[in-house]
Amino acid sequence: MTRGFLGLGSNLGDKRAHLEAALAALRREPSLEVRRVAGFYRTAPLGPVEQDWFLNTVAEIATDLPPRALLERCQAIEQALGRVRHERWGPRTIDLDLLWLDSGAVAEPGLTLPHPGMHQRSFVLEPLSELAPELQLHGYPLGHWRRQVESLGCVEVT
Ligand code: A4P
Ligand code: MG
Repeated sequence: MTRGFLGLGSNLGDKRAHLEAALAALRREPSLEVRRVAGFYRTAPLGPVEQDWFLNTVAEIATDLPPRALLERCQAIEQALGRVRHERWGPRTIDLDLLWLDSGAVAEPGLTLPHPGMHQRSFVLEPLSELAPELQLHGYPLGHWRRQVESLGCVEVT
């Protein structure tokens, strides 16, 4: 089993219910274990589109699935929970990103690991550092990246 981390985010409707539903769906996946879940963080929206605040968290998983199959399972869960792709960066009921797998980096069309940009996003770094403070991104520990980003818009709510 390979350890991995998934990023969850929602900024439409009952955000907490959407995160809980995505976690429940992940727990029902046969070849995947949800080991731990970080707190839920209320976060300022990042990106060019004007939109509501997000609720974000990170889940630690263990899986035998290869990276591509894991991404497909995450996308199937997004679809099942009613995510409609309107615009890139835009509002979503649930966004499920593959952040990290201990098995190593991936650079393929449609799949990049570690997730590009995760080291610059406090809505990933804060919950992730609850679960894996020892993780190194691009040669530096999470603490290094946390000091570089603005975390004022990222508040734990649980
Ligand atoms: N893709 C490549 N690598 C990965 C990976 N490691 N995990 C490809 C997941 N997907 C990966 O993603 C677009 C394509 O990225 C996929 O088809 C997949 O093949 P998407 O989820 O369909 O589209 P998106 O989420 O709208 O775009 P993108 O670029 O993934 O945006 P992000 O990075 O997910 O950012 N602000 C706050 N506070 N909290 C948030 O959670 N999220 C976003 C979306 C913007 N602002 C936010 C938040
Ligand atoms: Mg995404």
